[in-house]
Amino acid sequence: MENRIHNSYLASKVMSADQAAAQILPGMTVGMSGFTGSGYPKAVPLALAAQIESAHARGESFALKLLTGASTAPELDGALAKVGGIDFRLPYQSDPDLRTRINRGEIEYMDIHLGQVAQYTWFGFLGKLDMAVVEVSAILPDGRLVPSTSVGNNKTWLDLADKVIIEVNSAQPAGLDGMHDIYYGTALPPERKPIPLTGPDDRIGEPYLRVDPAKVVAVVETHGPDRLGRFSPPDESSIQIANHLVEFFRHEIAMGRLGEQLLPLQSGVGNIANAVLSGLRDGGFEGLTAFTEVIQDGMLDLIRTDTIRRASATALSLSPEGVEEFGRNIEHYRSRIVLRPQEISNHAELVRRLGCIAINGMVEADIYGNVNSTHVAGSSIINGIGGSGDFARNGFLSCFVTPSTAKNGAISCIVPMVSHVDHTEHDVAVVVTEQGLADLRGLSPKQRARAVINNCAHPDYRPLLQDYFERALRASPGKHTPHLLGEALSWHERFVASGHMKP
Ligand code: 0RQ
Repeated sequence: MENRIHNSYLASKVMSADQAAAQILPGMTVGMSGFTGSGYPKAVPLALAAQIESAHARGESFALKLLTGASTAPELDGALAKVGGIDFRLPYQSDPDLRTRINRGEIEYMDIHLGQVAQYTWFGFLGKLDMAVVEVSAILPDGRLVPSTSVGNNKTWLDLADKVIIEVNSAQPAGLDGMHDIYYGTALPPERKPIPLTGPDDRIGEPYLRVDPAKVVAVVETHGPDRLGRFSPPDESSIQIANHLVEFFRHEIAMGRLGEQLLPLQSGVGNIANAVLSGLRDGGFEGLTAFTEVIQDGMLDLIRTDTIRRASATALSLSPEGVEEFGRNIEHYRSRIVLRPQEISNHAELVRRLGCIAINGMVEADIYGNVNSTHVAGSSIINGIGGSGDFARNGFLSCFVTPSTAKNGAISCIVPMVSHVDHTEHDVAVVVTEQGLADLRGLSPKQRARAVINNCAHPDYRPLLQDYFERALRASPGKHTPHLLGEALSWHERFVASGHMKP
């Protein structure tokens, strides 16, 4: 294992993961690193899970309030959830064990815009932060920390926690050094000043995280990769979604509303968002920029080919092949990628000022353009709103994409009324399925309904939606947003009862 700890005081704090984990006590509020499966601590959470399991076997209660950047990995969320070690969690998560326990009511989960987590903590809305557990890729002689593959909320955790545990992961590429931009100019209202970032690639801070050495109670050496899955190769439906979006962007250029280089792109998580990016490359665009939160394989590919010339994010979220490609050409990527704290990557004012084009996946949209990004049949959480709302509300254009059906056609992703609202009709400009694209800008609710039904619904469900809308219009003539209240959620009810939305 390569020595990455170049500060003698912090080197004197090196201990085993077990010894470090023993400093985390029942009931603590702990801020851990990790964002979309990258840069999470690899050893301390596993050791802690074993200690929690032993405590439970002795009949003692032991659970934490756990805060992160976004989703982590089985070694963190999964391991702690499995042993009943989490009683409260925020924000975005995607671990199957954690999700199951949240949906069983065993863990309280707060789904919150990713751009707001840091300020909520600074405001004191989440209580006192007892401990930070943060992965870094090296410690410099002056004690500053070289961040890892994600920055997330690490600056906030390190600044606010009473105590700090640092994991130094020598398997993270040494070439990450210099890729980050940590902005230390944030403040609390009314002392806030404008954030001096005017372009996605501006550097406004410093490449390293600061930590008060007196707070560091343990340093743990690790050597392990981020554990990230593979993306499904783009299927026919994602390719069609990508083609509709590319055609739409071309139309916007022709109308003079966008330039040839578009505006900074934000692309969400998931297979569809990943596939849409590949579509942009094939659409002949070049010299684009990205102001986004996560760089998945699809975006890395665009940066490799210079379709995207500069990208700002808070995390890399790459498949094993993506990690290999990143390591092979790290110098190319280092001059093109800036990783920032998520309070900056997802900052509402910056997203609005830069004019981001937001492209996010969704679970379902309703005929009026309200979007559900998070819940199945109104009740079971999938992942969380993540950063989609930071970009959807504030972006220049807010696009939501989904196949028109899910679960082999048993579910229509276009419904009379969404069963849960993450993005209201006021935050949604464009809805895209493989069937087509509905441009909702400047339309009234009834005009939107016709556009969504005609352009986005699957032909198997389109007549049912048309019938619903026409009957709603007749039942409440002249009303602004016609609905049949007793029927609006009947599609979901039917799915829950019979496994199919169709009557
Ligand atoms: O379930 O895996 O059991 O088959 O949802 O769906 O089609 O693979 O799509 O991977 O792009 O994820 C909204 C979840 C889409 C994601 C969501 C089921 C479907 C499948 C996944 P299976 P796909 P994707 C910035 C942006 C919120 C956060 C966000 C997401 C599974 O995009 O989490 O945008 N977004 N962040 O079968 C029931 C429906 C369904 C459905 C799909 N209508 N009803 N199940 N599924 N539609 C990044 C960050 O914030 C970090």
